[in-house]
Amino acid sequence: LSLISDFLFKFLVIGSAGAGKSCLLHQFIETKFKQDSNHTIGVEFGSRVVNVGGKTVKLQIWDTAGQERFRSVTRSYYRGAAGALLVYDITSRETYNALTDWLTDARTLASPNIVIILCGNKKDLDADREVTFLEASRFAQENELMFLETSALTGENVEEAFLKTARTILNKIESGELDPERMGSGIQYGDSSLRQLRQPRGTTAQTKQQCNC
Ligand SMILES: Nc1nc2c(ncn2[C@@H]2O[C@H](COP(=O)(O)OP(=O)(O)O)[C@@H](O)[C@H]2O)c(=O)[nH]1
Ligand SMILES: [Mg+2]
Repeated sequence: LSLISDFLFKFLVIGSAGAGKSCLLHQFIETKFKQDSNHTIGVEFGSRVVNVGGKTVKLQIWDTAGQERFRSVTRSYYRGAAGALLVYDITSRETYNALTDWLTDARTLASPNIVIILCGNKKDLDADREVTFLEASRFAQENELMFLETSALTGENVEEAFLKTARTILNKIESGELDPERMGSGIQYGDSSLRQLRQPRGTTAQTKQQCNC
C-alpha cells in the first residue's frame, strides 16, 4: 500500500464488451487515448493516487479485460469493491439494455452499498447516438446512480467520473454511512492515516493483507 495515501479504494469498470471500459481506464491512468485496441493486451488493472477533498486516495481499478464476452466475470472480481463505473456506449442501445444485468451483479456480488456512476461513453460520437442523455439520466435516477457522459477519446469527463465516485465514497465514510473497517468494504486505510490516527484494535491486521501494486 502506498506510503502517502490516506485511503485505498477498490474500483471496478463494468459493462458490455465494446463500451470503452479499457479505454476509459487507460485514459484515466495514462491521460491519453488507447489507440491500439488489441483485446489480448487489454489493461486488466491500474492504479492512480488522487487528491479528493484534502485526502490522498489510491484508486485500485479493475477492468474485466474481455471476460464480459463470456459472462464469466467471477465473484472474486467483484468482492470488496467500493466503487464502480458502469459503462455503456451512447451509440449502442444494446450496451444500454444490458445495464440492469450489470447493476444486479454489482450490487449482489460486490456490495449493496457500492457507489456506482453510470458512464455514457463515446460522447464524441453524438451524430451516431442511440441513447439520449435524458433517457439515461432517468435510468440513473431510478436506480440511484450518479451519471455522466464521457469520452475516452477526448478525455471529457473521464477524471470527473473517477473523482466524483471517490468523493462520494469519502463523504459516506465521513458521515458514517460507510464503515471502512467492515470486511469487504473495498476501503482500506493508507499508511499516512495509520500514522496519524490512533487506531482501534483490529485495524492493523486488516491493512496487512495488501498487495504491492
Ligand atoms: N469514438 C470513441 N471511440 C471509443 C471511445 N472509447 C472507446 N472507443 C473505441 O471503442 C472500442 C472498444 O473500446 P474498449 O475500451 O476496448 O471497450 P471494452 O470492451 O469495453 O473494454 C475500441 O475500438 C475503442 O477505440 C470513445 O470515447 N470514443
Ligand atoms: Mg476491455
